[in-house]
Amino acid sequence: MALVAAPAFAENGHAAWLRYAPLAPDAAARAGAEVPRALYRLGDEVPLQRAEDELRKGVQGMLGRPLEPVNALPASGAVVVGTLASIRAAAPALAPAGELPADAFWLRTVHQGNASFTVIAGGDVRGTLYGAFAWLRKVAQGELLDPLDDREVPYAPVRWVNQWDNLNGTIERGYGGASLFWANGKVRDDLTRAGEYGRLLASVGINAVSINNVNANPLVLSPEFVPQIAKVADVMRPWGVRVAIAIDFGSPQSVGKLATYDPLDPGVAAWWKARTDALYAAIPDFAGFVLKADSEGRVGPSTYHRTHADAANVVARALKPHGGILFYRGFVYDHHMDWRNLKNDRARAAYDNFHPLDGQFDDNVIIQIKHGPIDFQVREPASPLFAGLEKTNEAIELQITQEYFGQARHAVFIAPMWKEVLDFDMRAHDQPSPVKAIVAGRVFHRPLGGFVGVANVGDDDNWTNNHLSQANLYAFGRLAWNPDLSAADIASEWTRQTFGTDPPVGRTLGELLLTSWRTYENYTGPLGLQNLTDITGNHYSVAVEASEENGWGQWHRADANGVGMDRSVATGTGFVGQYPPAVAKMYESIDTTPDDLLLFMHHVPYTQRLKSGPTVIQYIYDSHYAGAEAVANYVAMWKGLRGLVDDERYQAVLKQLEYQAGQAIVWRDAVTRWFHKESGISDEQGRVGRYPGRIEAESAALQGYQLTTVQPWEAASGSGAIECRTTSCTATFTYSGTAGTHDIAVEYFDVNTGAAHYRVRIGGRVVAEWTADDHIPSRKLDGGSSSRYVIAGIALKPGDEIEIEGTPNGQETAALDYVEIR
Ligand code: GCW
Repeated sequence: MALVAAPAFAENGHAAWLRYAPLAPDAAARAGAEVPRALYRLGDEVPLQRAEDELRKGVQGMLGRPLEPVNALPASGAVVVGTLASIRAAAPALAPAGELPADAFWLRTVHQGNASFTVIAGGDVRGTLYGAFAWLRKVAQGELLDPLDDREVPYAPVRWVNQWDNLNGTIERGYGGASLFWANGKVRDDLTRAGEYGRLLASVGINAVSINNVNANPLVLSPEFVPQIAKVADVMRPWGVRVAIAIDFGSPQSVGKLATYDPLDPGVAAWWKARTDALYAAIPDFAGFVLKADSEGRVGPSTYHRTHADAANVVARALKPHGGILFYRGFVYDHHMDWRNLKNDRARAAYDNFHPLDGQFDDNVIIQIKHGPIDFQVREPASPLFAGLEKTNEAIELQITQEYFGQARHAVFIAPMWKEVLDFDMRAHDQPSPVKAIVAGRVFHRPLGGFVGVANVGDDDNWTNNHLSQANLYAFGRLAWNPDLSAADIASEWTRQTFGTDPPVGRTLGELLLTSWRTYENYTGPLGLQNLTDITGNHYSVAVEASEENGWGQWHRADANGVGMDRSVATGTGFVGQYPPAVAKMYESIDTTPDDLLLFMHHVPYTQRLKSGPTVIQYIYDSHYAGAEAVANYVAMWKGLRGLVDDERYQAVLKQLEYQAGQAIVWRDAVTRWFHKESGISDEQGRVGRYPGRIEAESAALQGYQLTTVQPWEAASGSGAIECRTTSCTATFTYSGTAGTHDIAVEYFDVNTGAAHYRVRIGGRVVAEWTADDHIPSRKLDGGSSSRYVIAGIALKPGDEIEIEGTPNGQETAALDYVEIR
C-alpha cells in the first residue's frame, strides 16, 4: 500500500481534480523516464500559454521535477505543444498524419534515435489546451505515457454550462456558495475565482458558459452591462470558454422602453439587433443567448398569440450575422393545471408545445430540452421531444446542481442516470437512435447540438459544498465530450485525480459513487414515483402528498387503492403516444414497462406484482430499508479510508455521510409509514411501525417541554414531537433494555434560524452537548430539519435515566422527536 505523500497545499477541495499531487513512487519513476525534460511551444496565443503553464505545473507537481521551456526544438527530445498546422509546418516528422477538426486533439509519442518527443497537437488552440489537460489526466492516473497515439474528437460542438446565478449574488438551486460572477447587482470586482472556474471547465472540454439565471433579470441587456459581461469574457477567454447570457423576452419593453415586445414588430426586431450588436462590439467571441419564455411566470410570445418559433427567430436573427446561437428552452408547461382532471399531464407539455413547430426554427436556434418530461426528478424516462424534432437543432439539458438530489448534502453521483438517458434508444423511424446521437445532430443530420449542464459551483472553497459533488461537474464535462464513456470509467478517472491512485480508495469511492443514485432513489422515490418531496417548497424535505392537489403537475396519484399516473394511450393521458412506436408500445403495457418506471407510466393497485417479484407496496417498503442501510454502509466504507485520504477531506466527507445516513432514516420511516397508513397493507417483514430501541419524545417525562404536531405528519416518529417554548426544558427517557455498551441516537430538529443547544446527561454526568446551528433548507419542524446526533459507546443498564436538556434560541425550540438506543 502506498504511503500518502504530505500534500504541498491545503486539501480543502479547491484544487478539485487538478491537484497535480505527487504520484506514488513507482508511477513517478516510470513517468519520469517517459516524459521528456523540455517543453517546446509553437505559437503565442493565450490558450497555448495556458497549456504550457498547466503542463509545467502538472509535471512539477506530479513528477517532482521541472519541464523546462525552450525556444527551439531540441534534438534531444521535448514535449511539443501547438496546433496541428503549426507542428506540421515547424516539425513535419512529429506531426501525425491526418486532420483534426476544431476542439479536437492528438497525443502521440515519436522516437528519433535516442530522443523522444511527446506531441500535443490541437485542431485549433482550444483543442491544444484540451490535449494538454487530457495528457495530464493520464499522468495523474498513472497511465502509460509512451507509446501514445490518441486522437480525440468531441462528440458534439455544444458543450455548455448554464449558471443560474442572480445578479445579487445568490444562485437559484445553488448549494456551493455565492455566485462567482455577480454581487450586489453587478459583475464582481474580483473575478479571480471565475477565471479559475474557466480552467476547471476547460480541463473537461466545456467551451461556453451562460453566466446568469434563466429566470433572467432584464437589466443584463442594458448598456451598462455590456462592459461587465466583457470583463467576464476576458477571464474566460484564456481557457477557450466563451460567454453567453440568459435573456428576458420582455426586455424590448422593460429595458428598451418600447410599447411592445411582440416578436413580429419591426421595432422589436431592431431593438434585439441593436443590443446584440453592442454586445458583439465589446465581445467579438460572445457565444449567444439562453431564453426561458412562457414558463413558470416568465413572459413569452403567448402575450401576442405568437409562436415559440416567432420568438426564437427574432432573437436568433440578431445573433446570426455574428455567428451566435440562441438556446430556446423546451421547459414550457402550465403550472396551474387542474389536478382533478385525470387526463391532464405536465409530462406532455414539451412535446405538445414544440413538436408542431418542427421546421419553423432558424438554423442558429437550439431547443434546449430537459432530459426528462417533468423536471429533473430522481427517475424519469427520456423526454419524447428528443425524437419529436427532426428539422430543429436540439441540446439535452442535464442538471448538475443537485436540486432534487439532496442539495449537495446527500452524496449522489448522477452520471449513471445521465448515461441511462443518453444511451436510451428512441427507435425513431425504427432505427437505432440513442438520445446522445439525436442531440448531437447525428440522427437527423443537424448542424448544431449537444449538451448543456446546469452547473453546481459557487464561491465555497471546494466549489460545490460537498466534496463528492465535484464528481458531477467532472462527469458532465466528460460525457459532453464523449457520451460513450462509462459511468464507472468516469468515476475511476475522477477518483484517481481527486483522491489519488491507492487501490482501496478507488474501490471504495467507485462503489459508493456508482451505487449512490440507486441508493438515493430507493429512499426518496422508487418505481418512477418521482421525488416524494416538498414540491411547492424546498424540494428537499420528505412530504409524500406535497405534489398532489396543486397545479404543478408532479402528481403520483397515490390513494387508498393504488398508486401511479396512468399515462397510457388506451386509458390515460396519452403521453406514451408521444414516443416513436416501438418505445410507445413498450410503455403502453404494464407488462412491458420496466419496473423502475412503472408508476410513472401506470396507475396500479398496491398488490400489483413487479417483474422483479415483490408487490408494489412491498417494494416501496423494501427499497426504503435498502436505501437507508446502503447509506449507513457508505459511512462504514468511508471509515475504512481513514489515513488513506487526507484528513481534511476525510473528516468533511465523513460528517456529510453521517448526516445523510440520518436523513435516509427519516425518509425511510416517513415514506413507509405514509404508504402503510394509506394502503392498510403491512410490511411482510414487520419493520414498518416497529422501531426497536426507540423511545418517543412524547412518552418521555417532560419538564417544560410541550407536545407538538409536525407537518407533514409522516416526518415525525410516533404522533409528533416536543418543543420548548420557555428558556430551558428537560425530557427524561428511562432505559429498559439490556445492560451493556450502546449507541444513543437523538433525533432532534435543526431549523435554519436560531441555534438551540442540547445537553445530554446520564446519571448526572454530561455525555454529550451540541448546538443546532446548521442551515438546513427548512424553517419549520419537518423531515428536512429532522437531524440525528449519535452518542457512541455509552454504558447503560435498565432503569438509567437519559436526561436531555434543551435551550431554545431564536426560532429554534430545541425540539426532539425520539431517542433510539442500539
Ligand atoms: O425545476 C425548476 C426549478 C427552478 C428553475 C426551473 C427551470 C431556474 O425548481 O428553480 O428555474 O426548473 O429550469 O427553469
